[in-house]
Amino acid sequence: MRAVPDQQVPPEVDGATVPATVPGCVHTDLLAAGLIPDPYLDDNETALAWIGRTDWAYETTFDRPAGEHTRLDLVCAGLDTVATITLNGVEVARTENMHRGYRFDVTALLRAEDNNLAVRFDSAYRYAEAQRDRLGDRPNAYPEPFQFIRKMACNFGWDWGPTLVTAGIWQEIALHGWSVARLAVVRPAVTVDGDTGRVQVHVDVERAADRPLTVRAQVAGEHAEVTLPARRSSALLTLTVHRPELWWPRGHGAPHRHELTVTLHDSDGGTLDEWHRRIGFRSVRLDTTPDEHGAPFAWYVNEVPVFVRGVNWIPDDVFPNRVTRQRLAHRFDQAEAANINLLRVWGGGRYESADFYDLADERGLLVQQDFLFACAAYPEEEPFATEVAAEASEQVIRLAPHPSLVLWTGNNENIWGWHDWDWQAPLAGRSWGRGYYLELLPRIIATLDPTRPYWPGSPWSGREEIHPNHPAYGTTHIWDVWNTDDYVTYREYLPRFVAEFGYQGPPAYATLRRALSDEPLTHDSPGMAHHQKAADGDRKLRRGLEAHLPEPRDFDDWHWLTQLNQARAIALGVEHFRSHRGRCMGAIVWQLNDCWPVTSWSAVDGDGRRKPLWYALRRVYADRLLTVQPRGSGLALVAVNDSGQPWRASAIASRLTLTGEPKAKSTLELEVPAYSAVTVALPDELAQPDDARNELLVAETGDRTDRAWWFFAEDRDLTWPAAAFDATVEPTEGGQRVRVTARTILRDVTLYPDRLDPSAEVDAALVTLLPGESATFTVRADAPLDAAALTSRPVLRCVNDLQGRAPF
Ligand code: BMA
Repeated sequence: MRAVPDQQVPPEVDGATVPATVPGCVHTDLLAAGLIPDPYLDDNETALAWIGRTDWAYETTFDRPAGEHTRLDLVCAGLDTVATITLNGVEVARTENMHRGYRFDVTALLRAEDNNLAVRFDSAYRYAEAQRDRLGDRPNAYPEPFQFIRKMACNFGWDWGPTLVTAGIWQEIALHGWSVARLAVVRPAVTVDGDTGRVQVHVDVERAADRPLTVRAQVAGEHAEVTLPARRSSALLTLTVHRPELWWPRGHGAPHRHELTVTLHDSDGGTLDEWHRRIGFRSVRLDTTPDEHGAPFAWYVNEVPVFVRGVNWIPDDVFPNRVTRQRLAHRFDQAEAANINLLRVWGGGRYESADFYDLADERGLLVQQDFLFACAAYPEEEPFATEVAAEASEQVIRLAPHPSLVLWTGNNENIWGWHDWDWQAPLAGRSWGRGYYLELLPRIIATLDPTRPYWPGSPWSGREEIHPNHPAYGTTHIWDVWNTDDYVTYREYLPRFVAEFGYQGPPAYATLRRALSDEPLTHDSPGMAHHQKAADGDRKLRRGLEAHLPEPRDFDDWHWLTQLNQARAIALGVEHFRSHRGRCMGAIVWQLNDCWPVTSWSAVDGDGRRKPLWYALRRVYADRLLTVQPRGSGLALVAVNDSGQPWRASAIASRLTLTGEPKAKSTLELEVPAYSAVTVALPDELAQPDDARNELLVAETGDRTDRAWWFFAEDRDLTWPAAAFDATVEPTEGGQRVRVTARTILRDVTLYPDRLDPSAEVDAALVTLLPGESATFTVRADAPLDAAALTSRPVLRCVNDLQGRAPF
């Protein structure tokens, strides 16, 4: 790989031939060759902007593969992005879409030895800017031309991502030899009706010979066979399975899968090609029937109502080749352990990988895949109309076999943007994508994937006459909280389904320390500022603290309190939305993951470390949730039961002073049917404090459910006792057990062992203890950590260690 000659590149790159890793991209190759610094550290990103403005050339030589084949195809699963492919000096093709795969018949071009394959990538910037100039500019969320090229949009930078515009052979490239015929498309449509599972397998073959062929399909012990006469190239096979073991989303049953095999046979019976996927039998129904409140957005999987406890997913790394199956599996472990049941693959990234979908299928995680349009007005002129149609058809066919995929969405925020973000005047009638979202894509889904729902946008109300972000209709995004309002404003919404709501917090300390050389490290030191991409992000973080917490005195306090506030904000939103289960049927938090070390809305940071938000999600996304909610002028205890079993419990609710003196106590009988929430008003003696600044309410059921807490005033206004506790540290298998015994109340005890060792992790966080109670934290690290350091500031924090601190 090398920079195309005669460009402005650094001298060490000019003329250098760099070993290329395929799949990969130029950034990771240059980094591996020691020619550039790590783009994720400090502000190296800025100095590397030239890479995206440079043309790059890949080259290799190879011998013709052995074997007798009528056809030899060059198969490029993914080229990023503006590519010219040349074989033995002959131009084979030019491509301009990262989201498509290509197959070229190169039989006639190949010689026995020393074939030369060259792929040249023109600067994505130059292409996009030229399209923009030709078609007329269109509004978008960031000053980059990302909507004028079919390439991962966030590559051009986002409010959580760096601008590192890649080029390269980002997916497998190979020669495929075949004779007579091959399976070009296999498209199973799986339905479940009562006891009957049905797979309709649509097959297209590509032929190199005109003679009769046979297609066979089998699944769950059932077989089907079709003969394709000469010249015919499409077949439909139907397999009916009586009482198949169903695929269930996590929390509702096992995600059973069944191997579907399709084989193609020559007239003599010999096998020409085969195709295998593990499919799942499950039905998916989206109820959007208008009701007295507006219109719901309610999921039924196998006719069971599933409340979505989701997270938005962004590319897990700027450089997709780094996102291995193992890394995805780890991220999915984190999602599952946080009781998440759905991942929404956001439209500014990619159509997720085979590994991603296979892991989701295997674990029963539901997936919503956006088509790749985000936060911009997109041109519908050529070449984009053709590219989008081809890309969408290919991706729908590729992903349709996956049972985890339950919804296609047309775009991220583009219909909303057209309505509310002052796009219409600058557009002056130019195309903006409407035809994609409301005509082309639904047509493609109806043809190629008719068993799966399609929703034109996120957010979308269901009808063009109703504002796309109307909370009472369909899906909504709530961004006033974070941008302008305090987080308690979540309670003013009674949405049907929240597809995005988020709150920022910084990454783990060890992540910051790995990425930034700032000395001193402060909330606005140069590296911190560079790794905060949101408009006014630092000010919004601080503004968000003011109503709740004391003013941070130093970086350690700032880090603890902003992480805590992030967790509190989202927990409050989720508890509120879940408390309205029925009317509201889903919440998708923005965002699970990061693509580099950055302050963002994520629960897991760019180095894979869990922020306090992750622990909060695990609690508020549990199958059974007990929560105290304001109702009218009083308080109510709400018990939410997402499981298929009724939940019967006695809840003990107590009003106490902050020093633990009982003021009132009451037992409430809870009878919560499966898939529902029950609201029990709390008697005044519990709900009305004598001294709001010195009291709390706690409710618990004694089963595995976490406690529900209610404080009658904000932390900054409470008369906290200074935190006092005893702590012991004992070695345990693979780590250390930290036992904290409270002598006073301790609010939201959190350990930051990564302050001592970047490898260290802890199993619990945000634990509130009443005087006399104990909690155990298990810390795992590569080496034992110092006991005194583990149990003191800045590792062990609680809210009332800030006692006596002045409010803002
Ligand atoms: C929404 C998302 C993203 C963005 C996030 C935070 O708009 O769809 O585009 O990163 O908010 O601002």
